[in-house]
Amino acid sequence: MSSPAADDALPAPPDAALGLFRVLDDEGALVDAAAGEPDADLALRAYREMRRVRLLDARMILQQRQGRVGFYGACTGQEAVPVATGLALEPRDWVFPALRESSVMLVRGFPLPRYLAQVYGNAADVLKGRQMPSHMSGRAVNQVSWSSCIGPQLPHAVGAAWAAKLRKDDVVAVGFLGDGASSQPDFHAAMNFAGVFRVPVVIVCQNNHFAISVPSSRQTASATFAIKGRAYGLPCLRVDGNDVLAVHRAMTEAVARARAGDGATFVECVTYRIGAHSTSDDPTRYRSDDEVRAWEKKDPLARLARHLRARGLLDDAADAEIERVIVADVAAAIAEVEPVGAPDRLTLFDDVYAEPPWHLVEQRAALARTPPAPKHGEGP
Ligand SMILES: Cc1ncc(C[n+]2csc(CCOP(=O)(O)OP(=O)(O)O)c2C)c(N)n1
Repeated sequence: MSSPAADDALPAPPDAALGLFRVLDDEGALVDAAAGEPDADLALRAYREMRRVRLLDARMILQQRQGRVGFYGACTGQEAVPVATGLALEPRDWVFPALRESSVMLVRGFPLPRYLAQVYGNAADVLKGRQMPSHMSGRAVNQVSWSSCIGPQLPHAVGAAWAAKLRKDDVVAVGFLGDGASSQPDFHAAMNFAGVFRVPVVIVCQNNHFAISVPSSRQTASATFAIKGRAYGLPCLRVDGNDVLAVHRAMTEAVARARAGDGATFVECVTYRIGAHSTSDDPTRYRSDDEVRAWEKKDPLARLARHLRARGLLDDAADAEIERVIVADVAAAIAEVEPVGAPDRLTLFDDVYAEPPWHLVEQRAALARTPPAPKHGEGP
C-alpha cells in the first residue's frame, strides 16, 4: 500500500467538469495525435451539415429582413452541437431541444422544405402553423416541440427517458438548455430526477455566454456549468462546443452510457452566439465588437475546414461545390414552400380531442359555413 505522503505527491487527476475536452485546437490540429485521426467520413459529413445550417440561417435572416417571414432564430457560431448530436444518435432516440438545436432534425433526415414550412407556418408545416417560427419539431425524427418557455423541456426529456427505462425500451433522450436556463427550477428538478432514477438521458447545456443580454457570469457563481452535475450525482463533462469532433465523441460516449443502463450524463458545451439572439435583438447594445471578433477566431466551421484541408480532405473547389449545392437546395426549398397558403382554418379543431365535445363540433360546423375574412388589401 502506498503511503499518504506518496499519494499526496501524485498530481490531481484532470477534472472533466473543470477542463475543456477538445479533439482539435483552434487551428484545427489534433490535440492528442496519439489518439489517431478522426474518421474522415464523419468529419466531412459534420462539415457539410454545419455549412448547411450556417447558410440556411443566413438566408432565413434575409427572408425576415425582407418581410417574408415574421421571425427567425439562428444558431450562428453554435452549429457544432446540434450537428454532432444528430450524428451521435440512433433514429429511435428522442430530442428535446431548446432555442438553438432545431437543426438536429435536419441531420437526422427531416426534409428541408418541411422544416422551412414551419417558419412560414403554412399548410406544408407539420405543426399546422401553430408554433412561433424557428420552433421546429417532427414526429418522424422524434424531435419534440420546444414550448418557448425556458426550461420545461428538461423534465420532459427526463420523463421520456424514465418511461423508456420502465418499458425497457432501448431508447435515449437528449434534453438541451442554454446557460440562462440553468437558473430555472426545471433544470434542477430534471437534474435531480435524472440522477436519482438513473434514467437514460443526456442533458446538454450550450453555454453560449449570454441569455439574451444577460452574461453567463450573472447566471452562476460556479466555476463552470458542468460542475453543477456533480451535486446531482451525474457524471459531468465540459467540452469545447466549437469543436464538432469533440462534441461528437462526448455525446457518443454519454449516449452509450445511457443506453447501457448506466444513467444520465450532464455535458456543458462551451460556445458563443456570434449573431443576434433572434431577429428581434440588437446585440451591439450589450457586448463589444472585440469580444465577438475574438470568438469568430474560434469558429467551428473554420476550425474543421483547416483540419480537413490539412488532411487533404477538402480544397477550394470541393468547398465551393459544397456551398453551391447547399445554396441551391435552400433556394429550391424556399421556392417550394413560400407560395403554400395558410393552413385550412378547420385544422384549428384538430389534434386536441380524440372525440371532440359537442360544442366544438358545433363551432367547427359554424366556421365551415362562414366565408373566410378578406385578406389584407381585399374586400370593400
Ligand atoms: C420562462 C421564460 N422566461 C423568459 C423567457 C424569455 N427568453 C426567451 S429566450 C431567453 C434567454 C435564454 O437564454 P439561454 O437559456 O442562455 O439560451 P440562449 O438563448 O442563449 O440559447 C429568455 C430569457 C422565456 N421564453 N421563458
